[in-house]
Amino acid sequence: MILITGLNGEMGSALVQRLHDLGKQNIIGLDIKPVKESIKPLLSKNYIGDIKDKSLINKIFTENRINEVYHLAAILSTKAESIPFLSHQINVDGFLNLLEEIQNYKSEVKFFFASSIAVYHLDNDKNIKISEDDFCNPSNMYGCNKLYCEKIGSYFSKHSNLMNNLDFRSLRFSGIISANTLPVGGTSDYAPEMIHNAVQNKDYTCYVNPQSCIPFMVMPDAIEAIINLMHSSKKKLKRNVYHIQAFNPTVEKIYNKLKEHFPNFQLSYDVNQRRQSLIDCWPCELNQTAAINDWGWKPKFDFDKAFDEYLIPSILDFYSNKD
Ligand code: AKB
Repeated sequence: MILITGLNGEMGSALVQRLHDLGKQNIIGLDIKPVKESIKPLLSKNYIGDIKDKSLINKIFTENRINEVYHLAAILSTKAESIPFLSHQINVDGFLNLLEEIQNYKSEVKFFFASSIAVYHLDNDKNIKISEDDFCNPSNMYGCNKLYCEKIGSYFSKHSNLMNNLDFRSLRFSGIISANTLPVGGTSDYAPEMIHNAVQNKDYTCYVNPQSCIPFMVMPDAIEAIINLMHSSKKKLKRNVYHIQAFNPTVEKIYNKLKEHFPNFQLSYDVNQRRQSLIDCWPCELNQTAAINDWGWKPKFDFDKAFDEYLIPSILDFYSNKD
């Protein structure tokens, strides 16, 4: 059986749909809120509750024979800064609750962990094209949580004789842009918010400056990346953790692109210093050699294709069907 945590989130809803389309049955979900009606029929079971609740996690692993976990439940970077202790409990203790249950299993469990480029901290030159092992010295709560979980997952899957049944795989995502959902509590949220506003003929006030730059990709590429990594032969994977991106526009570049489609769209700025400082210390460009060589990472959507062929038409469609 497949367990997805954070089922109702942007990525959870898209992933469950894709796994279902691939013919996967026996998908069970966990979320703090009741499951969205749109994804309910795709599940064989769902649990409402808290990833921090050890007894609930134990119940899920006792009642079901789980052999694949997609652990997506998390508090994102901006929100984590305002509730650091709770963020640690959800992002770290919640992760450990899952590993503890897997430890009690005899059979192998493939485990996908959604990590983040928030694990990096670059002091000055944001334009260095970094590799996975560079600059892993996070200065934000979310990044600390994610890096620790990556390390623990890799440790248990490689070096511990306590747990020889864990196959731990992880991707460090940056900003992800979806056509039909908006993220909550992230620092990269400005891009999806700006695009969704423009399509709805609303102006947008951006909380980071025009030169701000981090990597992005669209949701379908993020989902394909998870599926491809999870289906790759273990022998080919030289690492447990990979980072990936599809394009890396500045805010200004996104604005100019939106202007091509929506000439009346207006962007203003009201910079939030904490959010700006996070964006400023995250990389603008990733060296993706490891992901390309080990499991064939190749996004379908570059910057222009993402906007012209996926985001703008799909978001227009989404809001017109909503009315
Ligand atoms: C966030 O903004 O918190 C996330 C991330 C950078 O992982 N999108």
